[in-house]
Amino acid sequence: MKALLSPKLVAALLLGLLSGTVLFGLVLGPVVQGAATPPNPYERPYPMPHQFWAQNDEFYVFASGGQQGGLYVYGVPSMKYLSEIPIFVEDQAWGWVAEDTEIREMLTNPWTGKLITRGDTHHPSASKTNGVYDGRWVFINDKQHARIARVDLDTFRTGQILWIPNTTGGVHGFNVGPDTKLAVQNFEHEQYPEEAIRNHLGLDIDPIQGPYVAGVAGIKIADDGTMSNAWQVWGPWHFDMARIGWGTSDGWLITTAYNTERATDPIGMFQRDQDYLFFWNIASIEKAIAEKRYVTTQQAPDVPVVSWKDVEVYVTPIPLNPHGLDISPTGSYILTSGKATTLVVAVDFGKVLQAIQQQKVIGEDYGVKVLDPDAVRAATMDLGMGPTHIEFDDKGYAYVGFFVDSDIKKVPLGGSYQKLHGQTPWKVVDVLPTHYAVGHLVIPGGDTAMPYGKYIISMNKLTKDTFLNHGPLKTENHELFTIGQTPALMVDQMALGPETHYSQALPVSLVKPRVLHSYGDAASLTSRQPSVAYDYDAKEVRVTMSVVRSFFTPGVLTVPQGWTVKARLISGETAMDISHGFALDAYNVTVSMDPGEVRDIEFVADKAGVHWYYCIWFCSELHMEMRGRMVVVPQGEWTPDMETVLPSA
Ligand code: CUK
Ligand code: CUA
Ligand code: CA
Repeated sequence: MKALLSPKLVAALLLGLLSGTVLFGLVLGPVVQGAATPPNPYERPYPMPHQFWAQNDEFYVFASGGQQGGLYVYGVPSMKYLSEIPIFVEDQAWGWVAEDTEIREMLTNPWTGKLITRGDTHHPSASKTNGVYDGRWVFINDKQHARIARVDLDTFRTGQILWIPNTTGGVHGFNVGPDTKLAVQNFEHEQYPEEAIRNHLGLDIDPIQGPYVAGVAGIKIADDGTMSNAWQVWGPWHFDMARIGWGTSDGWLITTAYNTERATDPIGMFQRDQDYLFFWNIASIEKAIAEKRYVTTQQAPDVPVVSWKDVEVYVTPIPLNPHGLDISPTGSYILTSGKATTLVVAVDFGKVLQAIQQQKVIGEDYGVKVLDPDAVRAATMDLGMGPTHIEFDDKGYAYVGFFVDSDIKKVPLGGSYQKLHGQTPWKVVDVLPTHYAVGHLVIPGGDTAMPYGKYIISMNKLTKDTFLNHGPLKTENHELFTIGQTPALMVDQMALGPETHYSQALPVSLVKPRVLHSYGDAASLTSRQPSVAYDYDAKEVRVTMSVVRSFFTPGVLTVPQGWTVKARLISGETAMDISHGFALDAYNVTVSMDPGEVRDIEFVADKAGVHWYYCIWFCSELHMEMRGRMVVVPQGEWTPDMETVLPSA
């Protein structure tokens, strides 16, 4: 642990405590900014007026949850937690449970039929138009089960989950292209694929000893956001990060590999002192498919699998075991960090194109041309211990996170960016101390053609003693800096549950106008009348239940024991913020309906007796009374005259 608090920040903290003033608003600004004391935008009124943050927050942050399996949402600059978006993991608090048949289908592996309710989200990637966020969707990968989800920003809920074939999982790098037509995700974990792929690659693969193979999956995104598996490219290597280029790098897929050794153990993965940055020409992948140079598998007969030998791909050496892979706003510089080194490399994509044209090649690996690093690099920077990820602002600077140094270093970019900042490129101009180890960083728009700048958030690992102790499992830490000036100021921090990898920060002005208060209008909801039907052949009770303050209709439901209950729950609410639930005594059923929402659920009524269903949200002063009975009549005691009869309207 090196940089905990800068001396200035310590001074500011002490002053703030002694004078009892609002810490960041009144004290920190003047101390750091010098004699002039401009009004500080981070000064917070007290007491807080209603809607202060609703009116003042500028960005929504969508932070991956890692093993939480979905996304966290909070506001910036308030750093106020807003919500969670469950995706790959069930979460009844947010109404995301597999008793809901639609959710169950999304969470079910289409090839095995197994319900999978675990996941590990890493890299959210927002939809873009012309390389700039458009506020429609956030896509994200599940590293564990090779799935991609689309989150719809009108509901802040998952709208689609696409399963990736031919893999056991371990998909890590994920990125949506500049026009939301193509997304890519790569296999970090080495694979032993179906025979068709093994034969097509022609590499020796031993199922126990390895070395194994891997690649990249291309996902097509339709205009309405529907994702489908488009292609896969397989080869000897397995990849860490993946990005789709734009601007100077338009049409190229860029990946890193830290295990170019193709080892199966950690020591083996460190044998080379250089690993590779890969450049794939996307058009060459499409060409190989058009020319029928591909195979398909039994599992996925519609998904062409292309060999690396049949596409245009190049590599260039980069410092060992890279992690960060980020593209500057014009698409010209590719920055990558050797996480087990002190080195950060800036590759100039214009020079890459030149080197390809002029064949500035220093060798071949598995038939792939190795571009001369001296010919393609703009800079090799020795910046500090354990560089991780990189983001870009609107003023021509890159920000590099350091896991070991526990800080962020601000570096001016070269080339056309120099006219923005007027500084000597590739030299550190500011160091932002963080509390513990930096993983990813996020600047609003910092991974697009148009960064909004203004803020950077450091998503720290190992936050140790930052917060009140709460046991051996410590929460994570997000820290907010303003970067409109040098030095940057840390203005706030927050604890957030495990475990963010990357985030996307989208302007409120882009997202908020889309966000719904209700799923449906009153007219369409009241047209759906409650009903109960008994199917003695299928042994099914089919119910349409209306759910509105403060009644379930039907309020009593009789079911023969052992029958399946298929219920459509319709919230008749259109008022803002009135959600209801349906939880059933002694059954593993808890669903939630937001205003106007329709939920289909299905379960077997195998336990006889009187089981109350009740609402789980405190929805009105009659919330406790908002309940009804499911009477499960023991087998052999049921007679048809026990059927539920709805009162006529
Ligand atoms: S990875 Cu976790 S901090 Cu999955 Cu982008 Cu680097
Ligand atoms: Cu509805 Cu409580
Ligand atoms: Ca390596």
